[in-house]
Amino acid sequence: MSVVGIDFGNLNTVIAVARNRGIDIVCNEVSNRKTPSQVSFGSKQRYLGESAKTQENSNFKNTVSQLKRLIGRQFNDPDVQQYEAPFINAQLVEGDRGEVAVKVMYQDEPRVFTFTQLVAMYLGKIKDITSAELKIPATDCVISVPGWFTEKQRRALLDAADITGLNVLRLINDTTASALGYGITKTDLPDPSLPNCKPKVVAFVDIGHSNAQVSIVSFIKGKLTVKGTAYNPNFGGRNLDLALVKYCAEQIKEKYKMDVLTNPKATFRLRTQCEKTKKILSANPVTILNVENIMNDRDVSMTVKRDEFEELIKPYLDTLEPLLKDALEVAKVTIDDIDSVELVGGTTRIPCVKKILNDFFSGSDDASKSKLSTTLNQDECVARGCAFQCAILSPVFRVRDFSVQDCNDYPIEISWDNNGFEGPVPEGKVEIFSIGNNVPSAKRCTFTCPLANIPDNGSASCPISGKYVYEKAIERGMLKAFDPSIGEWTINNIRPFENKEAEKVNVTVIARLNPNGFVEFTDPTLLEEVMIEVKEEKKEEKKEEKKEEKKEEENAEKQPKMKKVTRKHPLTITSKNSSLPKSMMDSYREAESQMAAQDKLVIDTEYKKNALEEYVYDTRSKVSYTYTDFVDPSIKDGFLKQLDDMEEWLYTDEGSEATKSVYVKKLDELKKIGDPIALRYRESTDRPKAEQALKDTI
Ligand code: ATP
Ligand code: K
Ligand code: MG
Repeated sequence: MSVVGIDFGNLNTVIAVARNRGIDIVCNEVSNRKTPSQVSFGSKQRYLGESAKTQENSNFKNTVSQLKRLIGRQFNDPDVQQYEAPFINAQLVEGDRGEVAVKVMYQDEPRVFTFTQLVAMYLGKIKDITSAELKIPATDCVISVPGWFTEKQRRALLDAADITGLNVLRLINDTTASALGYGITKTDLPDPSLPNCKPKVVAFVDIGHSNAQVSIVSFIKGKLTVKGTAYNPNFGGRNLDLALVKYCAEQIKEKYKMDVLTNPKATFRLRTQCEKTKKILSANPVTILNVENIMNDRDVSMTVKRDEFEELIKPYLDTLEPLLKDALEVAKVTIDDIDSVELVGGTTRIPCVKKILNDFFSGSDDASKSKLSTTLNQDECVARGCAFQCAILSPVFRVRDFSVQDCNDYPIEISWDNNGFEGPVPEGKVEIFSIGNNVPSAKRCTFTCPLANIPDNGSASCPISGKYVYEKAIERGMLKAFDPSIGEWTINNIRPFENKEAEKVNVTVIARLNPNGFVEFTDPTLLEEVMIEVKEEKKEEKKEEKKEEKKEEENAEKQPKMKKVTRKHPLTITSKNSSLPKSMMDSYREAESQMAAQDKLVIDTEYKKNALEEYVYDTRSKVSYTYTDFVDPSIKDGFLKQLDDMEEWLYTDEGSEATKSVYVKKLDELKKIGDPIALRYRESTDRPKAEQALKDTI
């Protein structure tokens, strides 16, 4: 069984595995510790991860990035058009269910793939990389998501993982994963069994490629509690790259009299260079930005200063302080309560970002008061935290237990059919989980159904629906156009089971916010009050019951003694959420396995072709030199010609595009002649060696 943590980043994905020695980061096929989160489509095969990135420039329109941003989103969501489209080279289209999808050329035909499918393809690659490292199939894993992901986005990611055969034991919020990795390895956390234990409070600030996340976490020995969070889902490195692109495009317009922004490929080339320039400016006050052959066969070049860059990104920098304040407010702590600040994600490497964070938390610009800490590896701590969480949940792995209490980011409201039922409150709806509510958590809800609303000899059902309180979420700077609905549930078969004369029945149900952040309703129960006859019992017991039953006794003196009890009858609940229906999942699974088989066939074919090519070169030189005394002279020239012909054939259209079985057949034909020659040679060199060895032993 595998213990795997996956930080599915918008730019790069990091994989960590737990082993008995500890947590290791997994390197991919080109020995990188992170893998580009991209997929690309070719005329024969797909390219996933590193190979997709290699394709990006040459196969521009068929290479898809921003996978994490677009999974679980709708095509006509205004946010998608405004914030995501500028980063996508491929054509965005609307999928069958209204979801955002791409249209690409794959195997020389136009094909539409949803982002659930694209993420499934990509996670399949991540699974393969991990399996190659573990030497067993990777299945069980924990994947991180931004805290601001809605249930719909989370479920879409689970669907994608499921399509590719990954078993996600849990989704964990990015900053919570970092906090877990931080806490579980610390040996000096405050011990709650000692007097005056004051929890250690740490701020985690993760600014990556596409978003900024802040989380205030308190630690005691064996436990972390997320006290409060705040997010800016539209402030990440990619936004800063874009700001620089616009600036450089202006310069190019002036200096070179051409508008690169009218040309998507030129814009893409400029964006790639801007990202590099941005990184260089983190270590240097000034640099030169070059783009070769940007458009119209022209190269461009310009000087960019760090000061200028900082000025450009000021609108983003200005959002940081309110964000930090929001997190502190939700957490109900002050700056003074923060013991240390952990920086995560590539964008916190930018000096002015660091300075803003430092000044905010130290309450001054006195460097000696800095709370910024570098305990964590800012690129790998999320994946490591995921692997720890997976290890905690895995039955096969022993790890120090560490309890994680997360916190709810969006207010969640449930409503019910108030015509037939009286719910916990008369209004017909209630905010059941507020911002800052613990995750996981559970609350009991009671619904009352008057018997008058239940048809004779029939039963009633109670529909409940759940949604995010949209306005409040927006107020906190959440994504502006997410679909607020979460799910619908129906409690069925509500009817009196025994007491047909009752005026009403009560139904209870447990509303849960589960560790994945999903809303669930469990344990639906009908509570029914029934009168039961009290049998003649021993005097003492009778005495105790006397008080309760007094009233009833008065009313019915001559009748048998009765008492009121509550009986519980389990009910059933049906639910509808945003996970894909089974039929859809089956067809996605089937399509994925066909595409994966095709990719494998392409790779195998390439392998067989290489084997044939290698055999031709190797055998030809041997037949001319090493094997020359062992080749029957009557076939020598014929065989050499056959090898030459084969080489030539490999360069023809037919030979370079043949099927796997053709390459196998051709190699077999050559080996039929070549193998006996090689065998004769081996025997002749092995025999004297063996004779010598025999002599030596005598
Ligand atoms: P996300 O968390 O948004 O899904 P991610 O996890 O893939 O994205 P990271 O790997 O944390 O993102 O960060 C990548 C971003 O950090 C990129 O925009 C990259 O340009 C930026 N970055 C990396 N190093 C530096 C640096 N030295 N200076 C400035 N920016 C940097
Ligand atoms: K990452
Ligand atoms: Mg990240």
